[in-house]
Amino acid sequence: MALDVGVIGVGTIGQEHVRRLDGGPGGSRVVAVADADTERAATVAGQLPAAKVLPSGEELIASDAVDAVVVTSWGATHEPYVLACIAAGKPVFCEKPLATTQEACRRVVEAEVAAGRRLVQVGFNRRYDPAHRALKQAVDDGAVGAPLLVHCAHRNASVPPHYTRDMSIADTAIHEIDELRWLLGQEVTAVQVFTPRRSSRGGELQDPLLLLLEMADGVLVDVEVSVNVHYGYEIRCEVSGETGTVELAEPAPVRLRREGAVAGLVPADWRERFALSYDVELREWVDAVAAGRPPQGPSAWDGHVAQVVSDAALHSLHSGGRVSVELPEQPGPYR
Ligand code: ISE
Repeated sequence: MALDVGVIGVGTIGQEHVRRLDGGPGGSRVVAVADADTERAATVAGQLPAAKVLPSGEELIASDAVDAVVVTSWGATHEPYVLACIAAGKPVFCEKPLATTQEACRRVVEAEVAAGRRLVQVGFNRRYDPAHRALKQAVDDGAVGAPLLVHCAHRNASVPPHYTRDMSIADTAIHEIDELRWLLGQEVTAVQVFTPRRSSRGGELQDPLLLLLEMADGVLVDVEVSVNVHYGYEIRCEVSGETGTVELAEPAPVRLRREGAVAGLVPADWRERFALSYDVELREWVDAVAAGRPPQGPSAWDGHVAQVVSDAALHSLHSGGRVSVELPEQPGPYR
């Protein structure tokens, strides 16, 4: 069955998703777009065979032409749009973060529980990356024995001028926060953020940051967040276990040897590094929703927990020290 999708917010990530959803292999098409920048909405819709521009996200959600909604607008607008989708009984794929405060995430969880069925999926795309899936498979298969330590690095070539110190956690490290819960099957119990010597390439920005996460079973995780490395986009993760180590391999498809040196291409940005993950993520979402099944990907609860951990990390960044993570009880439908 075809799925008619409406997309709210058609900036960079919105356009990436539109490209995959319109005429995608799962039989989806984009029938409506809305964006605070109406000119941008018109440009995007003009490139699609069946899309109309609607004046607001609310009207898009209410439109009978729209079966399911993708929310890729600015983070602070996610909560009202996702709540409106739940009220309208429409499946919604919301980019991370689910909402910008844990209270807002909680309201989304409560609305979904009250609706009595899963309608929300959150865009934690790493769970769909083939390399991350292979890493999880190795850990789950016991290839390195019990995990003891995990070392991660999240490096961006550069960030836009509006990027702030808090975004290093709430917008960037939030990917590792979700990834580690998923990879290790454990919750984060405490977090501490360290501020090393500042890179001169980041201007006034506190860059890099180092996060130390404590998992419920005692595994310790360090995460480097560096957002001005200039050489490209790099995601690293190594699990050190009782009997061995397993790590993400280099994403470069070839390795070049010449003039006494070995080289492999580093992806330029997240679009290049995670292209396959977005393909799989949206394909699986469309397949489930078009068949009338609940989405199987990261849930509103996952979005909520990631936000609680992110808030604890922000607290550590602002006030220093180790901050315990207190999670509310997980509602039955998400267990
Ligand atoms: C961006 O929003 C992402 O999701 C990227 O994966 C991340 O690397 C980047 O730092 C964020 O700003």
